[in-house]
Amino acid sequence: MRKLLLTAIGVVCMLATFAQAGYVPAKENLAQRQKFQDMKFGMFIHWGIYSILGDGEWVMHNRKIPYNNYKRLADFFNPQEFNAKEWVQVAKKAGMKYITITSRHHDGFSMFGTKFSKYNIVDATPYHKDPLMELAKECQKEGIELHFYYSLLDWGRPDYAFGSEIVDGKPVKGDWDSYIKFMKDQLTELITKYPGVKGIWFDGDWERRKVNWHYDEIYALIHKLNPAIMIGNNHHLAPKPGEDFQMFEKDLPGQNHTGFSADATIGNLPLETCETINGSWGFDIKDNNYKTTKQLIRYLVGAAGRNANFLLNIGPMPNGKIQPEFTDTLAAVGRWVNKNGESIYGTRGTYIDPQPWGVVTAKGKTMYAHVMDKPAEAYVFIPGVKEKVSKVALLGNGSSLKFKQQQEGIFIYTDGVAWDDADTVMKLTVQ
Ligand code: FHN
Repeated sequence: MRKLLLTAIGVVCMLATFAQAGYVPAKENLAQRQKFQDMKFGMFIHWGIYSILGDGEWVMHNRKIPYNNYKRLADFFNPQEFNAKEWVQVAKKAGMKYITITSRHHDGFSMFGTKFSKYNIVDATPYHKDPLMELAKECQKEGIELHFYYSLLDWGRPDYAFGSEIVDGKPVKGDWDSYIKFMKDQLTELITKYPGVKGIWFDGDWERRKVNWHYDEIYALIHKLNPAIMIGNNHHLAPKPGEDFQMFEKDLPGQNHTGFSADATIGNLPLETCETINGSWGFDIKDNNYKTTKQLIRYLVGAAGRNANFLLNIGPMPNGKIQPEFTDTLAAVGRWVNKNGESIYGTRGTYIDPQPWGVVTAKGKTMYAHVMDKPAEAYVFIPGVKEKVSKVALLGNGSSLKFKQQQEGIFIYTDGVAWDDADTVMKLTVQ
């Protein structure tokens, strides 16, 4: 009996690990991966009927609101102030190149018009419009890429049977086949109806480690519908076959401040790290824990130096507006990115490991030393630079810096450097 049970568990684990076994990314997908890595900076948006309560996207679960009571929020969700143009402009002004928005979060409410559940923004709210369609069209018009967050976890659907025991890869009280079919149907809508979608961001796997998520079928379906689509899954583990990028939550790759990333072995896919602009994903009316412009610039730079994109989250208000505390900071980040963008966009961060003073990004024959912590010595030392450097200059004002290159690396002298409080960028040109 025990042997049988172990075999059954083994099969489920294998199914989960193999995901889309034998997956070979199409050339469109490989091109998309390059583009994704070039974009570097994206806007994450958590927005749903939970925003009404101003207590984050976990409010139903945290406050133990019964599902049928929570569902009433849909009756009041009427974001008359939502304006896709404004949102896209906020992202653009911040220097962001893509947007990843929650199409359906753990509460199970679909923020898009779907045929497969009445519990959606078009059918169940007085708004009766599809903001994700408006956003998709606006993004396409403005050259901003669109990705959809999609929750695997669902707190309300009976077929998901939240809280049920898992036996043989399925919840005992649910209808797992029906739930998997539902997800496939919705994903098909998201990919085929909305113009320009280039990514699917899964979340919630961690809630059911032992279930068979049918990633083999789901990933294959997505890639069949559009081979260029980048699949990422926030399972906090090493990437599985069929995934096209790997994400980290509230940690730069290689860090584990949150506890989420303990098992997140870094694979060889494009990387992305997400973080909140204050302390919350969904709108939280009490949260004044705003990160400063300097902190966010350093997050972006730290991510780029570790070869990762930065996906910075905002939780818009229930009326559809983005609060001014966010737009102000994003605009300030944008001013810095505008001046220093060449050291971020299109670069890769694998050339030199992070240093005590900061990180290095590189593009073609140019390297950028991002000095975030002023060294105690009167120089910045970059180890392991083998290529012959012909010039070092401050990116900010173009003034040349003295340097000495020897076998073990390069010393850049900092006399007279006009330090930037967030990040002083030194541009190294290789002969
Ligand atoms: O539970 C979610 C949370 O609400 C939020 O969506 C974040 C974003 O990375 N992901 C989950 C926690 O891992």
